[in-house]
Amino acid sequence: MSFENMFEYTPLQFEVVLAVLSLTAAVFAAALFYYLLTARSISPRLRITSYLSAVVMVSAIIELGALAIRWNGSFDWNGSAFALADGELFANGFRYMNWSIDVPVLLTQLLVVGGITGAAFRSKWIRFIVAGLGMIWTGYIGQFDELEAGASFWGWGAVSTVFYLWLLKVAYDVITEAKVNQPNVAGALNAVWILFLVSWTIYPVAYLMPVISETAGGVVARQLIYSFADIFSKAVYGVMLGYIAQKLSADEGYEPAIETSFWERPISKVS
Ligand code: RET
Repeated sequence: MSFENMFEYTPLQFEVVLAVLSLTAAVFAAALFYYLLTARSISPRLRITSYLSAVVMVSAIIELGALAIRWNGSFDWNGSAFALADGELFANGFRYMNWSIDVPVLLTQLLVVGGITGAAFRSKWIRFIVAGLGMIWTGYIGQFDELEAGASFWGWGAVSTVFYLWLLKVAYDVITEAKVNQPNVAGALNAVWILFLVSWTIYPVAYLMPVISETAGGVVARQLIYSFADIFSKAVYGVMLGYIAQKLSADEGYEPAIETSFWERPISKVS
């Protein structure tokens, strides 16, 4: 059982969680439009990154929407606080299932925008999928024990962390190779690495939240932490990869990319 079900919440705490869950779904809906509307300014070779971002958004909107509805339905006002409603349970398990879709897609995008091709693409892709799904599913098993925080919680958490460290190593190698192949976007690739490292590493902190603060405030903090991580690891990441893809497209001479590079000074025509 998730530790969310252990507490009673003040109206403020209840509202903040609901607001943050729906805000996150709304951010994803807005980002979905952005990716689809800007896709045509990216060359056909790289455009799949916009469509993959859109796929992540659709799955995350459904997940966050379902989670917001579930939060709303799980607790009832009992006259003094929001308490667990009869026969209801809140669970974060939805999130893990959603990651099973989003994590492989986000990692595939990194290979595309990193310019990794051929046999290297295949071998890195397989590593990413095995490490990513291994990390999520072992973590999923561990989180069922978060109330006890016993051997299963720590053991599976540790196994998951090993998969995560492997995943980080592959991601670092991909970005290093991408910078060598595409030096004109090296700065932006560095920024993607920092964003990746910080936003992904927030998830294990959320996993540990029942141990860090076993209180109603801890529950609210965990949902805030998840939402922050979600917005940066999915939506902001997608915007950054789109930016890199457009810059690469412009450098390749793709006209729609050059025409829409509003952040570059226009080349003045010499008469
Ligand atoms: C778990 C279990 C505890 C140990 C570790 C974890 C890592 C989770 C990560 C999740 C990333 C999710 C993303 C989702 C985007 O949709 C599973 C919490 C290390 C890194 C990026």
